[in-house]
Amino acid sequence: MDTEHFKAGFAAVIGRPNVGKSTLMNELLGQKLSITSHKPQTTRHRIHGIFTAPQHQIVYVDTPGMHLGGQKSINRYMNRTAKSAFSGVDVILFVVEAGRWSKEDQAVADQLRGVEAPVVLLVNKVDKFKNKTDLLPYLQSLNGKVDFHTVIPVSAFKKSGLDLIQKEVVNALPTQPPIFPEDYITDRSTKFLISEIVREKLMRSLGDEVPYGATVEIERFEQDPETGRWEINARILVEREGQKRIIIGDKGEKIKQMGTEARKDMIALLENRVHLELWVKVKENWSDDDRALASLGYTDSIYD
Ligand SMILES: Nc1nc2c(ncn2[C@@H]2O[C@H](COP(=O)(O)OP(=O)(O)OP(=O)(O)O)[C@@H](O)[C@H]2O)c(=O)[nH]1
Ligand SMILES: [Mg+2]
Repeated sequence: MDTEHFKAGFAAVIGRPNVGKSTLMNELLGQKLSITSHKPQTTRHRIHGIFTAPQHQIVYVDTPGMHLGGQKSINRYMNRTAKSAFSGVDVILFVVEAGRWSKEDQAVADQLRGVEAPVVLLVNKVDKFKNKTDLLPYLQSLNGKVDFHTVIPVSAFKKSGLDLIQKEVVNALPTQPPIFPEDYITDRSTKFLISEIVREKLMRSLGDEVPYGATVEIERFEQDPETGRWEINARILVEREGQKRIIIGDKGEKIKQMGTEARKDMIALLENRVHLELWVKVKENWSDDDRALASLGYTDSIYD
């Protein structure tokens, strides 16, 4: 490692829900760390994705999508979490979706005014435009809207523009030794990643009503010292009896399918055999109860 010229620092990934922040971070890391889905408000917690190269260490900070409306405790928690990533970072990656500019994008842009770190605007999902020249009027229109340092059209799906992002980020990093040990990939615990895998399957496989009222608690996370097999019990908390029925599905089909998919991802993460049990429990109003939120890990401190 080149200790004298080593660069290290933080790059916050921010933007409204569903623009592809988590997908982009995973692609930049070359590893799936943050959960993704086609539904807005998938990411609920800040998560660091750490990329260490011989000359630099980039700590990407994935954040919940900043949104308007939704006045519950959990909405406030998510917006606060995203906003907290504006400070103490070396560069801000503001992600928007090619061809779209909503009130929520504008609200993020407004909040960014006056921040210290340089803002790199990432126009994601350019794969949706077959003809790149069709994108020009949109790119031009962004000039008046955001005070940015550079704009980079990218596609997480096509892995295009990733090198440019990396270059811009590294340029913005201070010369200093690595912040995290070289082999670290995240600041989050494996148990947290496990609970997120279950939540991803919920977000991906259910209709619109349930996911926002559901969260996941890991009750058991132990490895059998002899066989190496992981014993995992996860409890899905919902707010209403009807939601529980939907998650379980006809003859338990739905929850079984989610368990199969979650288990596959857990095996990839833990590189060992996994025995997974999923439960569903009704806990009314958890998403609008500050104390319940805190006890479920929705706290501003991540080391819980
Ligand atoms: N066409 C296209 N779709 C993309 C691209 N990147 C992400 N998506 C899709 O956009 C949707 C949202 O992706 P996420 O990565 O979960 O978005 P996010 O910004 O993290 O969303 P929140 O966590 O809810 O704030 C998913 O369906 C992705 O598959 C891309 O480059 N092109
Ligand atoms: Mg996300």
